[in-house]
Amino acid sequence: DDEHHGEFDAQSLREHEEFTKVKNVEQIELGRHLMDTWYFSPLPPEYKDCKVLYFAEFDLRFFKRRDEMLQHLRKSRLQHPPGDEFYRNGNVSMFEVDGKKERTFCQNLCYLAKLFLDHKTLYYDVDLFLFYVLCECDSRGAHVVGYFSKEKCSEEGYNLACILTLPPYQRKGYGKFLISMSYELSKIEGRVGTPERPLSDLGNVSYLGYWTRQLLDVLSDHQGSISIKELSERTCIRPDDVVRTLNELQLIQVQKGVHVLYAGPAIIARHLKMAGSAGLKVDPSKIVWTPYN
Ligand code: 1VU
Repeated sequence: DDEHHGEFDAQSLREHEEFTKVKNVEQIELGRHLMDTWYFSPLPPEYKDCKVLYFAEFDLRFFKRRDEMLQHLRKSRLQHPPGDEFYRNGNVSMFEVDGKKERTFCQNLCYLAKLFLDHKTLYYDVDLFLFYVLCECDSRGAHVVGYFSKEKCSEEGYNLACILTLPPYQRKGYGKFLISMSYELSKIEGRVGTPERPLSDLGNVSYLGYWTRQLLDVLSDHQGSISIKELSERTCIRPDDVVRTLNELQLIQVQKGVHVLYAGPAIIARHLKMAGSAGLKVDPSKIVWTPYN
């Protein structure tokens, strides 16, 4: 059986290499940022093997030459991504973009995202997805910071398919903001959710950080006993993710096949002190959104 397993791993490794070996674009320019890329992206052949790919802000069309991109920008006069702005707080906005209505924008976003995502399961059939695009706004427009995608109807109960913060904006709390927004949308839908697997290392750190803080916040406000189910209902975090997080925090034990939570106020307070940053906060009162149907 071990041998079989070894064989499988070798095969998936080959597939993985097939998809990731040739990084075809070295850098991209988007707005005022020049970014080094991380991975291969299956761009149309004519764009492969160019040193810098120039993305037009707002509609994300891409060009091999900077002057072409600038000419396009001048003509298009856009100041924000397509779709509906469903959140605004200070200089932060979020837009919901329907993959079917804005196919080109969403495909371009996927091409761009793949340059920083090591997944081979990034879907280019964008029709089935909604894209939630996070922007920082100034007088020149709404500049893309990151996004997450979400299946319009997920049989598996996923509330997020892919998440990305563009490198110049990473480690500022935007990733946690996007994760938090995905759960706020689940709360409006009235059902628990979970991200699609696999998670990247950075995705894993960010999710574990988000789940930890959410659960500790509920626990620190709560008196008396609380069940996994109730923790899940309050946060919309799926029960197995709740169990996994509490396990990582060593707050849970299995006794006679039942999960038992051990967490006095002092222990919770200590964990809260050690927990990572809360990230940029979502203000749920500023979300204007109805579920897809
Ligand atoms: O909770 P803490 O405060 O302790 O941790 C923060 C932050 O410190 C940590 N973190 C890092 N740790 C080590 N090395 C790093 N380079 C690093 N970057 C971040 O992660 C916690 C969250 O930080 P954040 O809220 O500032 O999040 P970011 O805006 O940096 O965004 C996190 C993601 C995962 C979105 C970002 O790293 C990214 O876009 N990575 C590339 C794409 C990717 O891997 N996406 C997830 C793939 S899995 C998937 O899509 C299926 C759901």
